[in-house]
Amino acid sequence: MKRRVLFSAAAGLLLAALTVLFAPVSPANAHGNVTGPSSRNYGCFERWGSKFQDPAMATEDPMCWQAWQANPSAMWNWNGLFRENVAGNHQGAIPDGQLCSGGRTESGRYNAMDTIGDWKATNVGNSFNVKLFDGARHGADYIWVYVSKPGFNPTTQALKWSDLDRVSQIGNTPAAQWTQRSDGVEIDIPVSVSGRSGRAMVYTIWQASHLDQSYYFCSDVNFGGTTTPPTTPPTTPPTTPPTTPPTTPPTTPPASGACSATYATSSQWSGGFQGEVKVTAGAAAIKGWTVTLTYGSAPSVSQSWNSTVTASGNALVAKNVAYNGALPAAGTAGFGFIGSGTASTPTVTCAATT
Ligand SMILES: [Cu+2]
Repeated sequence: MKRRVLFSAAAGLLLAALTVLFAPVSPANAHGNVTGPSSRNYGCFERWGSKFQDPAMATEDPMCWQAWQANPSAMWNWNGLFRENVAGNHQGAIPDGQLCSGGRTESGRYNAMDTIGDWKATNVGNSFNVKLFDGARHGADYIWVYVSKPGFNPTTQALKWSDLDRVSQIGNTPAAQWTQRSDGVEIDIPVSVSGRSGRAMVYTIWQASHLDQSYYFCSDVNFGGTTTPPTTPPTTPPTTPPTTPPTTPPTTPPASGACSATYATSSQWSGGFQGEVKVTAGAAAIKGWTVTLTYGSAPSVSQSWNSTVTASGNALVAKNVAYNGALPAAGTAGFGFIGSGTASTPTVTCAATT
């Protein structure tokens, strides 16, 4: 989150030092998303975040599969699909065909959201709510909700501005007026259309209030759709077991009620890097986890997602957030962070609460 504050270099350094010393890192980047009907990247995070390397995704949810293959950060940073300084000219900033990636924002992190195909759609009636979660309590200058015109088919067509009708909106609504949650705030925007059936796109623009920061969300919906259980439930286990077993199985599997974690530097650039950690529960379910990354000298962290990261001496201590602490036996969770300086490989330990 950027602050539009001018301060002297000395004051800036002091503030930076205090921030590093005292601030838990994660809430600063906790922006938001449309969580119902789930936007494309939030839906892929919701359904597959705990098992994003499961090859079953390729057949069960191929659009999410292509998105995870293209850039997993689009899901880990599910709350960061925004542009800044658009000054309300959303159509000028975002070309047709790029609406779902916010005009290929954030150096193209979300480009795969524009891929045309059969994304999983949420069944809705002709009246439904768009639920927007705001983890940073920015509030809204406005939220605009569009629905694609009859005849537009998101499974075969690129979304253009001219495909959309604005059907609902709210004006300036500070976060204090939203529904309060422990991890942020959320708001429901009621939407009503008539005579609609079949697939459509819901497109939401959230103009946050703290600065000129606008968010763009594509939610695939199926009007009048119903969720029916499979008529023939699978009676046989999958016939093709994974062809490549893990090449390096853990030599000491975690004890019952424990967890383990692995670290990888997923990208690096001059002056910074992105680290990602996978947490795996042991032979029994756990209720929460704390991963400690010990360095020669801990990097300062400017952003994190899916965990709360604090600096402690020469270590970074990462705790689960509300939605990813409880894991079944052998279940996995992932989190990531942006560190400054040169990437180095920390010693990783994981402690579970049971
Ligand atoms: Cu934000």
